[in-house]
Amino acid sequence: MFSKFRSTSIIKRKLESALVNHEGIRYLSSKEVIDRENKFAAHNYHPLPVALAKGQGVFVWDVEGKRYYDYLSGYSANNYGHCHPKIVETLQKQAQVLHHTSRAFYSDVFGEYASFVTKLFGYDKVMPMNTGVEADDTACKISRKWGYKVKKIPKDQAKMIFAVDNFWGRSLAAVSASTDPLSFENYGPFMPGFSCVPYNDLQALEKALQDPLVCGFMVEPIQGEAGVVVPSEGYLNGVRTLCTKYNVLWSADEIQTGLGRTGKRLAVDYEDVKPDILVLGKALGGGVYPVSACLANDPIMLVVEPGTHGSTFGGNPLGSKVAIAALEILEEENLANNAFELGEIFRTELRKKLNKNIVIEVRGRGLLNAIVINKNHIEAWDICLKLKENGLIAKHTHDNIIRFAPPLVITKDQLKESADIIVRTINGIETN
Ligand code: IF1
Repeated sequence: MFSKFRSTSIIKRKLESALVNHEGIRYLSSKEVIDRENKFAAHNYHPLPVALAKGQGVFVWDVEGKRYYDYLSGYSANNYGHCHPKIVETLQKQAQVLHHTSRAFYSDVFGEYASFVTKLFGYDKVMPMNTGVEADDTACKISRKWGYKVKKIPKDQAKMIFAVDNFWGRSLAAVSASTDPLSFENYGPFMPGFSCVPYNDLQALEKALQDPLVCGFMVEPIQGEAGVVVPSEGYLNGVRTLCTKYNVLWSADEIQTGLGRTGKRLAVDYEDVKPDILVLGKALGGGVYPVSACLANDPIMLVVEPGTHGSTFGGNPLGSKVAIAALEILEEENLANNAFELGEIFRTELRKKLNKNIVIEVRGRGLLNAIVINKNHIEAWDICLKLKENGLIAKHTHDNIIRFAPPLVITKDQLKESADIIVRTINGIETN
């Protein structure tokens, strides 16, 4: 009897010591981290059961010290990987000089950023916001105001068109545009003047744009949350042509697809077209700070007069400095090209090696990819659990699609090793 208790207490002490760091501070176990978050945080997510404590480059570690490839990149906010030295150094430095002023005053850094980002993307002006949904909402507001002041649409009758299966955030305006009940159910009444046309359907779009009350069309060049849906070649060109023809502002939501993610600086660059309003977010803040933006030329941007739009933190010096660093890294490290080349390798490997009874499609551009799972065999969630066991964390979107979006700084060797983990995990699933 005594020996049984003795061994139990030894195991307990060993476990205790394993969870105490060099300063004698006791780490929580994954279970304790998960239980605490479930107790004190809103249940608006169903996270993968992994408790992260550290990140570096393409890797993250859980509280027990297990390493994982990060194949979500913080929903594509971490395009530059975890703790990129230039981002961290910029954040630390500016935080000790001037971090927030509001735009009630001018600041040396915001102007530097505004000049940098407008020149890089070729627009006259930038409207700085913080989160993606704020920037997309701003694009809708600018489109409506332009509609009234320039297109002379009668007061309060302007219409915005979106694509079916769009996703641009969680605000009441954003969910008013959504066609996904999970996003909009029980949040009505909804924003008037919002409607949708099928994605990748130029005929349907032209029909909608013929309505003279339409002021704007906002669309993702590749639909992210919908499951990495890549439109046909020529779709973006068609959008550009039709919006010009019917005098409608085209807003491209590049919050997820922009900044190198799809293998080009912007996803619209695949067809060399230029939206009237370019919307950026996520990785614009380097994964360390919420920075988003709308870019447009003066005839559009200047419809917004002083005091008619704004944001407390929009354009703050800290976010601006980090955004400059993020854009410099994108260019200096040639990350769009890295994403293009490694994306080709990734999709080729998976299409060649994955069990086609389980994975019915591999799709994407650059390092924004997804696999479509045959639900008769297994749920995407269960594959994500198995991937986690094998050292790679990813997240499903809908119950049969897994998005794979590693940081753009991933090397070819790391990509091949992580592709092997994906192939080994999925091909190891019984399909009797
Ligand atoms: C969640 C994923 C979803 C976006 C596009 C605007 C926003 C997003 C194209 C809003 C945000 C995030 C939100 C997050 C999950 C994630 C996401 F595709 F990136 F994985 F939902 F589709 N336009 N996407 O993708 O930006 O206000 O969040 O900064 O809400 O669950 P935000």
